[in-house]
Amino acid sequence: PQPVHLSDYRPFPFRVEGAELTFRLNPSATRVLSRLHLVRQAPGDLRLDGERLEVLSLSLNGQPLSLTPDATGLTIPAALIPEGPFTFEAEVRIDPAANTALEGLYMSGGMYCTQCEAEGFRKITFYPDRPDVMAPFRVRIESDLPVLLSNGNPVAQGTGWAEWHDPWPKPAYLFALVAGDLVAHRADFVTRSGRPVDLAIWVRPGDQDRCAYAMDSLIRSMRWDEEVYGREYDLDVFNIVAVDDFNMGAMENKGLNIFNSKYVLASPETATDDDFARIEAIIAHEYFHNWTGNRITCRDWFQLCLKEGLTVFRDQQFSGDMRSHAVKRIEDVLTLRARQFREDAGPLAHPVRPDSYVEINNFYTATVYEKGAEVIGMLKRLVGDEGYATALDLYFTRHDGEAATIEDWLKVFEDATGRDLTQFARWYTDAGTPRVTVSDDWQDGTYTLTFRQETQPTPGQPEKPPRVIPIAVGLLNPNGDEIVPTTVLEMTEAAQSFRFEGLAAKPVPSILRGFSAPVVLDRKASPEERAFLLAHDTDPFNKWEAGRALAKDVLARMVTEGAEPGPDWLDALARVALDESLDPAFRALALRLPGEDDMAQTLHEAGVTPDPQAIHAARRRMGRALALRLRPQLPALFDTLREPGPFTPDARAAGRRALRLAALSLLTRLDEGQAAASAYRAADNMTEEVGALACLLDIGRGQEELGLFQARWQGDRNVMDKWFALQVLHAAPGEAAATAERLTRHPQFDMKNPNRFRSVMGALSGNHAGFHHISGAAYRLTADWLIRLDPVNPQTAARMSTAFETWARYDADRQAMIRGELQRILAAPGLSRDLGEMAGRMLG
Ligand code: B3K
Ligand code: ZN
Repeated sequence: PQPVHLSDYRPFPFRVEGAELTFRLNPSATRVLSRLHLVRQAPGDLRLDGERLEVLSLSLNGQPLSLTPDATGLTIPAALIPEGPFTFEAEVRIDPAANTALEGLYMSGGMYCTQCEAEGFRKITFYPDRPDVMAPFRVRIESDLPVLLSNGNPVAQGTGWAEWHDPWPKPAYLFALVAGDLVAHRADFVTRSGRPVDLAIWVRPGDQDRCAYAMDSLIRSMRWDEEVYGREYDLDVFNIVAVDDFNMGAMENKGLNIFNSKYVLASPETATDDDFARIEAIIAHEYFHNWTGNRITCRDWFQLCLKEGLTVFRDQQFSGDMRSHAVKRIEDVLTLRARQFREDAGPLAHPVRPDSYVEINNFYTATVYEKGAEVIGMLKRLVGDEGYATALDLYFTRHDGEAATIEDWLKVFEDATGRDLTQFARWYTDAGTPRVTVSDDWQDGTYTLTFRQETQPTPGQPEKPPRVIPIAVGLLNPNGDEIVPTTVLEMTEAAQSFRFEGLAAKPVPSILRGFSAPVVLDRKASPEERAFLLAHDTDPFNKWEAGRALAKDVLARMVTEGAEPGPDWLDALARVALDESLDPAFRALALRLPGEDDMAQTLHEAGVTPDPQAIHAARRRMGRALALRLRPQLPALFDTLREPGPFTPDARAAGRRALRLAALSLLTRLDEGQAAASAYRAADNMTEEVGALACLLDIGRGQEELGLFQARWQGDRNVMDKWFALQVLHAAPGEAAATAERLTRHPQFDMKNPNRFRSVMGALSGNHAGFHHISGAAYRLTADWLIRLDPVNPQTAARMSTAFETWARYDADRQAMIRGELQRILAAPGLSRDLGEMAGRMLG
């Protein structure tokens, strides 16, 4: 397959003035009639995308067309096309029941649903399936099913049919249709200018009592977008549908969001605190797309970060406002490092705005999303809150109704603030994570910080010119008072110094506060300095970061020198853990040990080949040392944080549970699981049920509890996913592959369901020491299943293949094994474009 290049972009030579679609639904033979009203804009043939469509009829202005489509679409020669407006009609037959790829129109648990982003609409009918072609849609659905939904507003309905009209011109990727036996959880909303909106969350009968949190999150999102961004909703209805079989989290189709059911359904008994937080964030994310994505969309798929980076940034702001900014920032940085830094350091590294792809679905990545959001955070830091607000207002007025580019976005900021963003644009075009090293100097009351930035080459980009990096810095004096509050230093050169004058004593610097740029900060600080910042930094992110850096230094020495954790780290951490003036959620985060994958990356960057078993063993010793240090306080910590009264999913209560479970996890290392076993039995919510079970599995116990869990939850797909995942995630390194393999033979394992597949295979790669066990068993099993899944669901297979992206970190034996598996995948007959591109890029 040929790559698509950004530089090849050409506008579409026709305008679609309206699209009228009629669906006659049938599981294996759905008929789709489309009538497109078109006008020529420039010379050329009319090329329509279309894949796997059985053509029943084609016509132009009512005259039958005898044309045969090729494998990817249909060309109507320019000579056949009249001068003025004209109408193209097609009737095609498609087979939703056979659609296991879950792209286009497919069936899930007896209902019809669609997923069109990025290029699924071409599997429904012939159309210019590209985001810069925007048109109003009219849709008629014919089916015996009771609930028939599409985008926009309902127009009319009768027995066996319904009609919808979406007045807002939209690209085909935002098209959606749902038909099923569904029930609604409803609410009303009135926008600030007085438009009443009927809100509904559609689920399978029996699930309607698990929608309250999602609905509440939706209402808060709608209000927040009005208050913070001045954005109002623009239709009479807003529908959300939950489906069990879905390739990703959710989809922002205009007026009809479709969600993976795991990000909608929640009750205290079935959802953990993390689930609640994710539901809130994803509901908000999809809702916010209504303006950043739908009203203003992308000119082409290279501009994906235009909507995704911005919408992630917005959902992060929202979650921070709803919960705690400090805790949210730490969690976001943990995710960024775990997913995006890892991606940026390996063979799949690509710019936030890539310039070529083979399969666009492979570019819905941590780089486009999470780094895309960081880039917006930096812009905001550079232009200030007011500049940001002015620029966003201009963006919405200037580009509403358009398909825009990153150049348009940056121009808005330049026009609104007068700033030249030429250098800043490198954040969009250059891949790789800059490493910033710091040195300091103290002389006669002047403190100097000197920074150097360097970015390693990434695939196709050998040279990395310096970027503009906003480095937020504060200075503390030796007694812990802040003498210079947070100041943003703008680094633009490869090496640059910044001076602070007139200081009485040599200060302690707090650098990259709030994680002001997505860089690796390399500062060789003493353990005393780190402990000092952990105790005194006024910036909550850097306070946490100091503890994390200290822990990583300790863990690195444990792995490489066989050292044991000394009292500095233990005492410093114990002080934070027991400091009741701090937010329990923050204390729980401080107690979380560095992850094994993160440690492997850090060692690799320091020139040490990581040994996954050694990291695993050292991390366990580290946990035990911490448990021993806190032993006297652990039982009280566990007991006193118990929430009185009924469960509430708010951040305060969740933070208390997080700290309580952190204490339980430490306790488990000392009492052979006694406390965890009784906590499991006493649990009245899923957070504690899963938390206690994980503690037991970590020490090789929990078999009885797994049985109880299964007996209680077997009828619940989303909860059973946890049962599958926990066993694999917490298996001992030598048993992880065998555990996963055994679970793939479980009667409830179903590779056609992406959640279930991920709960086993995703969990296997999430168990770092298990995945990289020297037997190679996990590598083999993963490759076997990717090869098996690929013909069924290439998108999910390709996504899961990123388990292998870190091969270059490891020793020669592991490298050879992983490369061997990637070669085996590449040689699989009939390999998809999706998985083929991924395996090829990983092999380099
Ligand atoms: N825009 C969708 C993702 C579509 C993925 C297509 N492979 C969800 C989101 O980012 O909100
Ligand atoms: Zn999105």
